[in-house]
Amino acid sequence: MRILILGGDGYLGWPTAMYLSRRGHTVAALDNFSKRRWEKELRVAPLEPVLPLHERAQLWTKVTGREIRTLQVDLCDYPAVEEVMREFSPEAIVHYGEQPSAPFSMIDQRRTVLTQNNNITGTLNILWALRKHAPECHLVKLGTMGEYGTPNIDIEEGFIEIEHNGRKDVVPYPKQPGSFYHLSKVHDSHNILFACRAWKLRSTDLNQGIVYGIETDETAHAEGLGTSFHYDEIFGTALNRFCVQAVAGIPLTVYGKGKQKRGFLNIRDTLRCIELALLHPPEAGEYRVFNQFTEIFSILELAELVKRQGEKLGFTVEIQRLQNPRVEAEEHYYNARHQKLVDLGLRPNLLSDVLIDSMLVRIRERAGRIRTESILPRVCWDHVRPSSENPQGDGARDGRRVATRAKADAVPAGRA
Ligand code: USQ
Repeated sequence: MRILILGGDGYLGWPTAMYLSRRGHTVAALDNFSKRRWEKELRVAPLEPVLPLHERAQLWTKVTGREIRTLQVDLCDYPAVEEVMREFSPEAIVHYGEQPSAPFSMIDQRRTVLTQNNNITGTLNILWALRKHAPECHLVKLGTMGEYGTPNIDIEEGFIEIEHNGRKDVVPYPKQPGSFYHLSKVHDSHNILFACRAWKLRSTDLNQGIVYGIETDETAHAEGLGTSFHYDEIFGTALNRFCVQAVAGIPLTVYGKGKQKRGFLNIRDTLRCIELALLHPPEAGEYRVFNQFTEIFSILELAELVKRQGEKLGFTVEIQRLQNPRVEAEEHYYNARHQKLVDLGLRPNLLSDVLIDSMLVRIRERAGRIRTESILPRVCWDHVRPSSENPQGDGARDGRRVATRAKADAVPAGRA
C-alpha cells in the first residue's frame, strides 16, 4: 500500500513509519516540525536526542535497504496538502499530525486557539484534498479515548443505541472531553463523520488510550532510530512520566486522589492496531470508530506498579499526591468497550513487570539527561499562571485564588 503518515516526526508517527516500511509498504512521513519548535519555546526536551527526520530516514535506508520518503508540509497550508495528495496519491493515510497535548492546550488563550485551529483546520484540509484527489483513500485518524470523558455508563465504540419517547436510533456516543485538546479531536470526529456521509469518503477513527513505552522492534534496530519520548508536564504522559520520576528520585506525581481511570496500551500495540485498521478498510461512505487500548488502570495503580518495580531495582520511590492541576473526576465509574481491534486479530502486549523494568533500565542509562525542572505540573486548568506573555496571569481577576494556587503548585496534597 502507498501510505502517508502525517506527524511522521512524532512519538508514534516515526515508529509507525518504520513498522509499515518493514512490512513492505511504500511509506512517506510528513511533518511540519512544529512540535520541535514548541519544545524549545516551553524549554522541554525528549529524554533521548531525536535525530532530524530525514536523517533517521537515511539511517533506516542504510540499515534495511528500504526507503521512507520525508516531506515538510504544514497541514494548514491547503495548496501544499493538495500537492501531496496529487503527487503521492496515497491509498491510506495515518493521521497523527496534530498538537497532541492536553496541558499545552490549557496554557493560555494563544495555545488553546492554536491547538484547535491547527488540529481542526489540518483535518478539514485533508478531507477536502481527499475528496478532490483521492476519494478511495482510507483515512486512519488518531482520535482519543478522552473524547468520551468519564460518563457514569459503559462507553461503547463510537456509537450508542438510545431509546427516546418510544423511538430508537443509533447515534454518536456523547462526548464530554476534559481539555481543549481533547475537544479538538471531538470536532474532528464530527467533521470526518459528516465528510464520509456527504462525500462517500472512508475513515477509521481510532480512539486511542494513553500510550506507554520507549522501544519497538524497529527503533531497536540501530542507534539513532529512537523516538521522541517525553516525560515533562506538557508532552509526557502518566506511566512514561512515572518511570522517569522513579529514576530521577522525584516522588511520583499523582494528581488528586489518583483514582482517575484510563485505558492504556503499549506502543507496540499502537503499531499493530494501525496495521489491522489498514488491512481491513471500511467501505466507501463508512465512518467507524475503534477504541484503541488494551487495559484499564487507575493512576494510583500505575504509580504503585512503578514504585514496586523501581524499588526492586534499587531506586527509592515515593508516591506523592499533588493538588490536581486539572479539572476532572478523581473517582468515577469507567468501563469502556474495546473489542473491535481484538476481533480483527489484536493480541495485546499487556503491561508487565518486565516491561516496566526494561523502561526503568533504559531510562537509567540516560538519567543524566533528565531535566527535573520540567516535571512538576505548572499548567492549571482553572487559572492562568503569570508568565512573560501574560504577566498578571489571572491575578487581576482573582488575586486570592492565584496566590493560593501558586503556593499550592507542586506542593503535596498528601503522601500515599
Ligand atoms: N496524571 C497524573 N500525574 C501525571 C500525569 C497525569 O496523575 O504526572 C493524570 C491526569 O490527571 C489524568 C491522567 O493521568 O487523569 C492522564 O493524563 P496523561 O497526561 O497521561 O494523558 P492525557 O492528558 O489524557 O493525554 C494523553 C495524550 C493524548 C491522548 C490521551 C489519551 O497526551 O494525546 O489523546 O492521552 S486519553 O487520555 O485516553 O484520552
